[in-house]
Amino acid sequence: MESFSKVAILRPYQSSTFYAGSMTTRLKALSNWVNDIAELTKPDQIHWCTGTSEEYDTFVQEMLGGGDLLELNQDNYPDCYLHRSDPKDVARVEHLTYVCSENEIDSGPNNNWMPPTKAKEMMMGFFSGCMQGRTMYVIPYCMGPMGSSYSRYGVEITDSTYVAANMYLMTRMGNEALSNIEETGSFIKGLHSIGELDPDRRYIMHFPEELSIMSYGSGYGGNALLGKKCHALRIASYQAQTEGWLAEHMLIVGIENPEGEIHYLACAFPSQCGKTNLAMLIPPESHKGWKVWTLGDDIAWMHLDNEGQLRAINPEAGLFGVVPGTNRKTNPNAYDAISSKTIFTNVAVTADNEPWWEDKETGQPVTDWQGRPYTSENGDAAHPNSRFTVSAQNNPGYSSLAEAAEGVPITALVFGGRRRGLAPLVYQAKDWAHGVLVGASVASETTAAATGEVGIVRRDPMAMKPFCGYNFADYWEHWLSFEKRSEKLPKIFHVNWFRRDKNDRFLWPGFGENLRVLRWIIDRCEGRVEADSLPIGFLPKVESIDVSGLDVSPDVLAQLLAVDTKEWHEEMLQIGEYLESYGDRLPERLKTEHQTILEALT
Ligand code: SAT
Ligand code: MN
Repeated sequence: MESFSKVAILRPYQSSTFYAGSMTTRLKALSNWVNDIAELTKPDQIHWCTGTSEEYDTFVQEMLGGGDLLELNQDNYPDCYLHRSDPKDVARVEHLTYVCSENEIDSGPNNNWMPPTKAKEMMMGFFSGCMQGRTMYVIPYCMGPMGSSYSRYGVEITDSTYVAANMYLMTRMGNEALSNIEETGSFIKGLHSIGELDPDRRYIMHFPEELSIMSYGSGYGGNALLGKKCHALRIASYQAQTEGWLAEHMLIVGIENPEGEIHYLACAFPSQCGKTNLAMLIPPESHKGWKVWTLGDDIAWMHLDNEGQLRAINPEAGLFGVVPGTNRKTNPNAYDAISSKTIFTNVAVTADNEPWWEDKETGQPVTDWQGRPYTSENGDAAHPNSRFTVSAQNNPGYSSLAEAAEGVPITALVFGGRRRGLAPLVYQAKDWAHGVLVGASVASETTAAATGEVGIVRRDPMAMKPFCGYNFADYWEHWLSFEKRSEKLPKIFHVNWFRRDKNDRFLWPGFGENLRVLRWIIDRCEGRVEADSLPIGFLPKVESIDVSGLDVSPDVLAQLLAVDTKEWHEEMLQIGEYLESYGDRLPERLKTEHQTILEALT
């Protein structure tokens, strides 16, 4: 087989005839697609990303030259840079995000829908000539450990150097991914342009049946780094349904006890409920000998192995985390990880040219996230959804198994939400089908990670509301189908770190202390601890949660674990109404589960 050079190729784009004569891939489907897109978007030049660190350095230099990146204090923050986005482009745009299945019903009431032909026509109009004067980057990438049978490939075409640099940190991109794509011939097509960054010409379109994505008009993470939410969740969830696995909005964490026993948990919380903090948890002083290993902080792909064990990989290779609130106490590993080789987006800057954000607990901002002089009347210095992008390798707690092709065995699945009332600190679903209902019933108060109002309780099943690439009713059916496929499925739990007292104060200290709750979860899975059986699930006995050394009285713990039957009855009625909105497609099994619990609460 003829081999082609895979070095970065920068050359003037002239015409498709010129381009076709000098392809950089032997895979026809890929070269044809790249050609067609170049024809359409008319870039000045095309750059095939190789994924080397030298290449990353050239991206950085180019952005520094063009003002897209600002150098931060290199003595204290080596290789750290600041990107300021357009002030109107700082979060995901769920109202402009569509799942364009052939049939509307397949995308479900949980998604915006447009007929694929109409969506493509509109997008082609936007993309037409949009890369003139720009470089078109072709980014072959692998989601998951390179070469793992659980991994999947994609190619993103973008005109944003910021996106190319972020993809380098967030995915396994470049030559090796390209070789594997050429080998297997299969990849997800992601086309992206920042366009004019005009909110009126901004759409994030998914075509699950064609395994393709088109995103226009935004440079923000979840809208633009197509490997992340677009591929690894929306398209992958659809793919997973057809192939019998799960693509979930879950962190993956390993908990090691002093005896060296490690359990892996996968946990789904809506954005900004502390997923990154939990994934990077540091055991509190009181827990000598315990260790916590991070495998992933956002996305888990899970497959049943031949023995019926659910195994998880993290498709990502980096962290794209919320910066504000990160400090030595709340998340020391993240704080450490982002002190070098990090791209900050929309943070403030100190007089010493160091990055600054709310609750950093050191330094003072002089310039806000928009580059304006900062005074305390200005409100937030760093944007509440300001982000860090950093390689997962920078995290001192990164698990060596995060690179393992076979992934890690999952002991428990944990759902959670941000609820000031109602939901106890922790409870366990009675069985798998009940667990699916618990997941489907997740609700949370909204935060700044998506544009829109903050603080409203909304249903966010499995924390997948913005990310499920098909009809939720079919998705629940898919989840339920696992019941028959294995006898060794993980146990399912629900947690709420955010319950408050009547003075609106948090009842639970959270952060590292959450380990105490994870211990109860693991003990339940190992059959080491008794629980109380209530209609909503198994609740810990007050004495089973270790609060030694904590300022949590038995009375407070009782409040944390309290289940108000009347409130729960009301909640179950609302959940019922929500589920009914999925109409005929709603699985009977889920209806029965719901009915059983509702009756038990009456
Ligand atoms: O969607 S992003 O990846 O940009 C961040 C998030 O909301 O989880
Ligand atoms: Mn997320």
